[in-house]
Amino acid sequence: MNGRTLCGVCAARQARLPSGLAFKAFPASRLVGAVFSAILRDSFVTITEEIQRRRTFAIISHPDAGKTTLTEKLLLYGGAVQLAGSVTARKNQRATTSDWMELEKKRGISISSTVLQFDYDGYRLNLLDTPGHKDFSEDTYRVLTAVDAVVMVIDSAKGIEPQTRKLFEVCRQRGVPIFTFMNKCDRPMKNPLELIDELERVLGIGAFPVNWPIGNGPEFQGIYDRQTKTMHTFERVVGGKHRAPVVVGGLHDPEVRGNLSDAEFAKTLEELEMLEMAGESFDQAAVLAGKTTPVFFGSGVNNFGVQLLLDGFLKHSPAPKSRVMGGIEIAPENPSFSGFIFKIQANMDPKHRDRIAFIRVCSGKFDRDMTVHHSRSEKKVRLSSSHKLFGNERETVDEAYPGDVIGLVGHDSFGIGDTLTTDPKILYKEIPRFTPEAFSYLHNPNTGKYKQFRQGLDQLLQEGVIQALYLRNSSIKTPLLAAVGPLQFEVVQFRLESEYGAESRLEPATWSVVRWLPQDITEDALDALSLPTGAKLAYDIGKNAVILFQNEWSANYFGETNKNTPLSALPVQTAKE
Ligand SMILES: Nc1nc2c(ncn2[C@@H]2O[C@H](COP(=O)(O)OP(=O)(O)OP(=O)(O)O)[C@@H](O)[C@H]2O)c(=O)[nH]1
Ligand SMILES: [Mg+2]
Repeated sequence: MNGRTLCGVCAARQARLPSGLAFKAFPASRLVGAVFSAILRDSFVTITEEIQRRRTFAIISHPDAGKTTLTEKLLLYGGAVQLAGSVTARKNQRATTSDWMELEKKRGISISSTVLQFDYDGYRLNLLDTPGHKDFSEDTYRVLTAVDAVVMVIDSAKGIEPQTRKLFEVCRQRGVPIFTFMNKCDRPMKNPLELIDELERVLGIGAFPVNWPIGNGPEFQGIYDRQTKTMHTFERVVGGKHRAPVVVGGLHDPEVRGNLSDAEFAKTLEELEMLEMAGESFDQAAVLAGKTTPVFFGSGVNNFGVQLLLDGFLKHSPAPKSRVMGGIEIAPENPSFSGFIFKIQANMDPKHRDRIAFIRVCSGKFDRDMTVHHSRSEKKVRLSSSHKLFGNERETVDEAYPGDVIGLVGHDSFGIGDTLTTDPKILYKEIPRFTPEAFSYLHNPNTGKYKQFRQGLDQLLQEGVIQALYLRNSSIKTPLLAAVGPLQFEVVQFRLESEYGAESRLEPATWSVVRWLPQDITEDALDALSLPTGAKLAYDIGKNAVILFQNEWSANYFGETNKNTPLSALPVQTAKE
């Protein structure tokens, strides 16, 4: 290769050659060579085109801002569902596609992220609805590793709430482009100029209003699109199941002005003038760099502004791009297939009690039945059961391209964070870990159902719903669960009962802090440690030693008096990555 970089086609050719052979040495006749390169060029063109039409994004925010509602409306406007369901579905009403889990329907909150793949306007969208509650943030943060952009939903009456701020920080660190949807404009909202100012002041990001609300609260009736200079006035439809009828026209068009009072109209004009006077223009490069967020207004529940958001997002959001791992750049066009598992979910379909590993394809092409290298086991595995996902529905998929999220069934050895690839040199280390802050024993009150209890718990642990710790030198056989937040315990108990028919009883443990010990610490060194009152040694699922402390003070005290035994809030290996 003479140290030169190969173009995509040549790289593809090179990669297909038996190892050790350079491209130039391929002993083909000219004709065969020409045909061969035409085929490769076509497949390279295909993969490039397929990558360019992928949009993989998550919807994020503080709880209750309206992510699931907006997701459902994006599906409605994207033509993926005919009738939008509701998060607060009552009898005779459809529930939303993304909150499909029993407990989600019961509680009206999202507990687990959901993948929805659908086609719209020539694009293939991989949309991920995430839970807002902080107890489930581990799931949300994992999703953020798998997407190329996010839509940040803000409740316009409340502005930026704490969980949105945290999620925003993660996106900023990862350089993920952020699109903002100011939702719930049908309720008395903050002044839109104030909301824009808040984005810039609180989050420190540039904000460019792509459109603007017309009217506020009960008077809210439309959106002005600053890019096309058109006004869109909507009609409310009961339950928001169908698309909202809309009239589009110029700002001064009386037909479009609808029922807007003169005062409200004058206020809108004034605000628009102020925006124009600010003189900012849309800066695509700043959006892609995550430095500016395009802002859209609307009301998910009433379908106002959803189409404008969908079209605006698709126009300005990025296709999958290269990922850098250990200093090596892996382009999506790289001929080697690669991807990583960011989520595992069991029992999505009551008819098939199985377990799906969600993989984000990062490079190359996925073909059903292909054989890949599995990073954890360092073995070759054949991927025969692959699915495209739509909430809890699935359909066999034969091929997939970078950006796609697909579900793989039938591989019990797959775990969160694993890389699957045809090039074993590629290894993704994307998955963040969280420090548990809540600890409880989980008892099995019904010994006759021990098998169900154990099997269910093992599956949920493998899914990463919760972590488990094992006390050192202890006769207690009851599992000690460790969670980021207590709602995770509730999910475990509910799912054990509904999916495995196993009852359980929770007993809070006295610890509130866990710290990891150095990975190479010996058993003798563990014996020699002098622990503060109430502290206890344990192991995590990867057999790393930890200390459970009763409180932060006790952990700090141990740290100060044992400088030779450094503690870390996460397993050392992960903390370094
Ligand atoms: N008035 C009004 N209510 C809305 C709107 N969008 C959503 N809601 C309501 O807000 C509540 C929360 O909506 P969800 O879509 O479940 O919110 P979420 O962000 O997915 O919540 P989590 O996933 O639990 O964090 C529901 O009662 C919705 O009906 C809107 O545009 N206007
Ligand atoms: Mg939700």
